[in-house]
Amino acid sequence: MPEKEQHAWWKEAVIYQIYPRSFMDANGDGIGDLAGITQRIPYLSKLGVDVVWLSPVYASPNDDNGYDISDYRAIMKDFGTMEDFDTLLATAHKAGIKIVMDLVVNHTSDEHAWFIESRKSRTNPYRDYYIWRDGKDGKEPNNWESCFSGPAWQYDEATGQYYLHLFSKKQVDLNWENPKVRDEVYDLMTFWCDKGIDGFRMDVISMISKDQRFPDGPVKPDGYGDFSPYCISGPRVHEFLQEMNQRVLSKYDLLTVGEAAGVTIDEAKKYARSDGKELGMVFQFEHVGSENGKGSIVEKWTTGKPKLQNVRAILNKWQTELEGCAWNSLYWDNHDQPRCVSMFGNDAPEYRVRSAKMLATCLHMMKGTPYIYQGEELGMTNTHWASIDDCRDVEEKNAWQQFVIDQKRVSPEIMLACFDNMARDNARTPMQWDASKNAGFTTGTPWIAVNPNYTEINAASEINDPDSVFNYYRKLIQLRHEHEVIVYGKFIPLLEDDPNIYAYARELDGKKLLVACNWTKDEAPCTLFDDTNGTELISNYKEHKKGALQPYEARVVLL
Ligand code: TEU
Ligand code: CA
Repeated sequence: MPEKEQHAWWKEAVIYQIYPRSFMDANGDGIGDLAGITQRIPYLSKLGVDVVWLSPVYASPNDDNGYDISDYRAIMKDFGTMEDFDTLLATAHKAGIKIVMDLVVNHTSDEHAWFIESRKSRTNPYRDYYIWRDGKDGKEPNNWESCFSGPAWQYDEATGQYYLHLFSKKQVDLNWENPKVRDEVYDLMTFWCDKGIDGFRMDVISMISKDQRFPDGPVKPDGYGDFSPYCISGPRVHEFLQEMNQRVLSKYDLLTVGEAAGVTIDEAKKYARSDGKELGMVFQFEHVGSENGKGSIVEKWTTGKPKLQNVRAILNKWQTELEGCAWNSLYWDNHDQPRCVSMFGNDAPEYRVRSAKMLATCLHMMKGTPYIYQGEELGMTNTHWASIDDCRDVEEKNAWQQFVIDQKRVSPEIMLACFDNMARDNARTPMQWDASKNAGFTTGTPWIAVNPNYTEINAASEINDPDSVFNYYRKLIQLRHEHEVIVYGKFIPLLEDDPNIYAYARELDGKKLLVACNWTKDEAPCTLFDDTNGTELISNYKEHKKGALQPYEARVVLL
């Protein structure tokens, strides 16, 4: 018997992720900003979320929209000033909403002062802040491919060596082996904690420790090597996080979540140890990546959709295996993922609302801390990419250059179809506030085009509609706040082989919750509820049928 789950505020919270560039533009320059977020705090209060996770707001040249930081103690000019930040923090706190910051310390921008120094000479005091190596036979030090296409090493003329960048060449990997780098990171974290923030979401924290032998990786179809065996959950990652915990995290009461692409369950149990020595929880990627790479068109790019069987097997495994020993984070969407109603649900007009609510139910009744990504609560959808010129994301631009232009492995039409399906920019189109020009996001020209469906799908129309996706999310959040079984109940998978239905139960102190979701657009046989007479907590249908779930029907019953 696992011991009783330890209670914590961040286990009971619902998180709302804001991608500031696309949330709300207060000054009409077409770019979302901090003042815009402050204006919308009442909206978040209405929704009922407990915490906001802000994607990076630090100074950045925006090669990767803030995930390339040039000064950790300054605010990005596009987003405002430190004063604007302080106002946002105070306004949020006053409304009872906590603020979690994005911590991007696997890499810095190449425009960070440390790197400007580091590249000057081989003897510069900042040289070892980054990872410099000699080339091999006139080529890169090894065969690793960056996450954003092309080699993970960039030659630098000034000193005749290569530096490592697992992401774009303007995102230079820090050398965590260097204790000075770690001191700097702990200092800047302390700076933000002392300001009164409530936690950190740690960007690619699973990649900070690299195998110092820097061996070639297994060769991929495009000829480059895979760095993952040598950089994901590398040799010293847990040592580093325990040190960070002792030096900073343990001194405050924080929510911490590590972004951990490629993390296994065994590793996750170490990162998110229930003894609190490392992090509170991790983001795993298996359930959002079940289709990537499999029968795909080129590298991760595919026009395929995930299958219930795969998604369910993955999520059930995480639910049951972390039981009692680590805490899950629950998400469908974030700024790196396509819109969940388009990917996992059905964004055709006749099914969009139902399937968005079904997906929300399916996730929010699970065990773990749920994350809602801006616009998800409106059932916002993917958009259509008619041309590469409309895209803004460095990943899309680099993939286009490599696969369409340089290697000619895929036609422009097919690449764009892949973008329609899974480009990160789908999540980054402006938040749809109302039916006015530019969806009420800006009075200027938006930095990325608004999804044309904003006239139909927007917050203003949903807030007052009791049957909207927004009000459904609102209710799910309320239920989590009201019923302990939703937070701490044990997860029990049901109907694991059913071709259409995702079902499970949750149990706590004699209370039992029954959850079933039809993942298809057809009626599906289901007798789960036929002989029960519990209380229905939520459903996306008013009437039910005996022996079946209707298209995309979701039901939650408390027994
Ligand atoms: O993402 C890292 C990550 O592993 C992926 O989600 C990655 O973006 C995706 O596989 C690319 O297809 C984090 C941030 O969330 C992302 O926005 C940044 O671009 C990246 O790190 C680099 O900082
Ligand atoms: Ca602005």
